[in-house]
Amino acid sequence: MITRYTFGNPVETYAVPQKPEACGKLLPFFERSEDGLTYSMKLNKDEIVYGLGEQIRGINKRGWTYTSFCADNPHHEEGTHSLYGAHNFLVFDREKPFGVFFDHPGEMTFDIGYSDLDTIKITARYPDTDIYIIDGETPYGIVRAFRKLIGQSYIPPLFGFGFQQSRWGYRCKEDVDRVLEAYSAYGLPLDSVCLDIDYMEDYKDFTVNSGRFPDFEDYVASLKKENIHLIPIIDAGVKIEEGYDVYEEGRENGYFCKKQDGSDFVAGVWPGRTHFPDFLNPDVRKWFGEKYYRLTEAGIEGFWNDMNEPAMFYSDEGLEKAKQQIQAVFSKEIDIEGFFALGGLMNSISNSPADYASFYHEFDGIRARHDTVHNLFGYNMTKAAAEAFAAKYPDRRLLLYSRASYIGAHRYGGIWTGDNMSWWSHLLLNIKMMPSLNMCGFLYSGADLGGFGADTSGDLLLRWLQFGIFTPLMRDHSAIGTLLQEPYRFGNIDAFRRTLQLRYRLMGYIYSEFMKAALEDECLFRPLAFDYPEDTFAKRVEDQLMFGESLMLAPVYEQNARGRYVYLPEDMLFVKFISLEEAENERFVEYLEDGTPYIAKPMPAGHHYIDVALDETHLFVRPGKLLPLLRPANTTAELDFTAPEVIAYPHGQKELAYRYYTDDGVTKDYTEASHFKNIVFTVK
Ligand code: MIG
Repeated sequence: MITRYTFGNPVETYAVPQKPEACGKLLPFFERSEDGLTYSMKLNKDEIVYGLGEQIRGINKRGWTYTSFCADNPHHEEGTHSLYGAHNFLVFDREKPFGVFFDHPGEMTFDIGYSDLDTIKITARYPDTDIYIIDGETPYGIVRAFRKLIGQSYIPPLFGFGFQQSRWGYRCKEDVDRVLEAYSAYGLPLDSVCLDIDYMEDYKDFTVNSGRFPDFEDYVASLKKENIHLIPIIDAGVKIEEGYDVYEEGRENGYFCKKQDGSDFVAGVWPGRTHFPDFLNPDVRKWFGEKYYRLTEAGIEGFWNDMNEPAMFYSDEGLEKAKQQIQAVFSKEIDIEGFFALGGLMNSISNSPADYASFYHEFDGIRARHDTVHNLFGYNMTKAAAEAFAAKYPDRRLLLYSRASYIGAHRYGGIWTGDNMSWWSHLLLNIKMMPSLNMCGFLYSGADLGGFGADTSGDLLLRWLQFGIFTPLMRDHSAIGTLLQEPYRFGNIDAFRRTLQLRYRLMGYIYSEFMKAALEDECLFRPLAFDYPEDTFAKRVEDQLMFGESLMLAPVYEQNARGRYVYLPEDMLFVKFISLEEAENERFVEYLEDGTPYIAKPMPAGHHYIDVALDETHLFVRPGKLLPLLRPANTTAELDFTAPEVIAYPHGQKELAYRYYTDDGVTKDYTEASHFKNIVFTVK
C-alpha cells in the first residue's frame, strides 16, 4: 500500500506520474519537527537501510550522512556527501518493513545512524514536500511497488547494450578512425564510440567542428554501414556568442534562467561564458529538445548529457568577488594565511551555494529560485531530449544517458555515474551502487570502466571490464591527460578479447533480463537479501549481487587477487570462462559449441574460496536455472539471437525453462506477446 502525505505547497516534480490522493493523516513512523524541516525515527540495532540510488558507500546505507544535491563532484570517496544524482528513496528492513520517498527537489540530508547510531534524521531545506510511505511484506516487494509508482524505466535501443569506447581527448575523425582500426585489427567487439566536447565548434551545443569532422553526415553514415554508432556529448550551458543561433533564439525568447534583476544568468563552463536553458519550463524543453534533431538528422542515434547538475566553474559575480579577494591578498606582503586563502579561492567559487541561490526558473505559473528546485535541472534536460525524440520518432528508441538525475529521470534516459577514479575501491563502489540505482528506477546505468581520473592499469581495467560485462551501460571512458585506456593498450589481448566477447555471448540473457526488469518493475541487480530474505548471512553480503533470474555475481575487485571468498546461499553452479591453454590443465572443462572452454562445477551452499585468474571471468548459475548464450559477434547488430545454446544447472530437475525475450532492438512494441519465448531444457 502506498500513501501520500503532502506538507505545504510542493512544486510539481513529475517524479510520480499518477499521484495518489494525499491523505490528511499524520505521517507514520517519523517524528516531524514543528518547522517541518526534520524527520527523525529510531532505528533498530540490526535494521538494514536500503536505497538512495547514486551515492557513495555500501548497499546498507547506515553509518553516514548523505546529501541529495546534484553535484559535479569527482571525489567519490568516503568523506563525500553528494554525487550527481538525488534519489530520495529509502527502504527500512524491520519487522514491518516500509519504504519512504521524499519528493523534494531542494537539498535534503539523510543522517542514517551517523550522529546517533540508532537514529535516522532527515532534513529538508524547505517544509514543502510530498512524502510517500510504501508498506509491503518484504523490502523487495516495497521496492517493486515503488518502481511501479514512479513508472516504467527507460529502455535503450539494442546497440546501447553493445560495448562503448570513449575518451575525453578524441578530437577528430582521425582519432576515432584510429580507435576503430585498432578494434578491428585486434578483433575486439564494439558498438559505439562516444564523442566528448572536442567534436563541437568552440564547445557550442549542436555544432560539429567541420575541420575536425569534415562531411560529418557522410562519416556517420559510413560508420553505420559497419554497425558503429557515434554518441556525441551535449552540455547544459549554451555559449554566449553573437550569431550563434541557439544563443540568439534563447535570449530573444527569454528561455534562459534569469537573475533577480531579470537579466540572463551567466555561468562559466567549457565554452566560456554561458547561459543555462530553463529546462523546467516545457516551452524551453521543446525548443532545446528540437535542437537535437540537427544531429539526429545527420544520422546520430545516441547522446550523453553532461554538466547538468548544473556544473559551473564560476559566475560573473563569483569571479569578481574572488578577484577582489585576491587583490586584497596581494595588496600586502603574502603571509601563510594569505597563501592558503589564495589556493582555496578559485576552487571555492565553483558550484557555489551563493550562485545556485542567484537565478530563477519559471514554469507552471511559478517562479522558483534555483536552489529550491536544483535537483530537477539535469532531469529536465534529459526530459527535453527524450520528449523531442518521442515527438519526432514515436516508434524508435534513441540512446540517451545523463550525468545528473532525480527520480523521474529514469523514465527518460539512463545515467552514467560520473567522474570516478582508476582505483580498485571505485570498482567496488560500482558493484555496490548498481542495486541501489536499480531500486530507484535507473536500470540503464554504468560507471566509467577502468576509471575516469588518474592512470589506470591493465589489471584494473580487465577486472573492471569483467564486472562491466553485466552493467547495461558498458563503457570504457577516461579523462584527458590520463594514460590511454582502450583495452588494446595493455597487451594480454586474448584476455581482453575473451572478456568483451563474453558480453556479446551473454547478450541474449542481459537483454532478456533487462527487458523483464523494465517491463515488470524488477531490479536487474539485487542484494542477496532480496532473494534470500531468511538467510541472515546473505543479508550482510555487500560484494556479491544477484543478476537477473539465473545468476549470482561475485566479482574480483582486489589487485593481485587470484580469486576470492564467496558465500553461496544455496547450491550453485560455478561457471568460469577460461583460456584454451588453461583448459588443458583443468578437470571440469566443458566446451561451448564454438569450442570455447569453460569450467562448470557444482558447489554446495556455504562458504568457499574460488580460484579466478586475472584472465578469467566467472559467474554462478542458480539451481534449476538456465543461462542462454549466443555466438559472439563484433557488434550487437550481427548477433544471432535465435536458438541460443544454454548452460544449465538442473540440480535434480528434469525440465528447466527460461523466459527469453527478443525484439528488433529498435521499435517500441515491447509488450508484443511474440517477443517472449520459452526456452526449455530437458535433462537426458
Ligand atoms: O568538466 O566533457 O563527467 O565524462 O569527459 C569535465 C569532459 C566535463 C565531465 C564528464 C566527463 C567528460 C568531461 N566532463
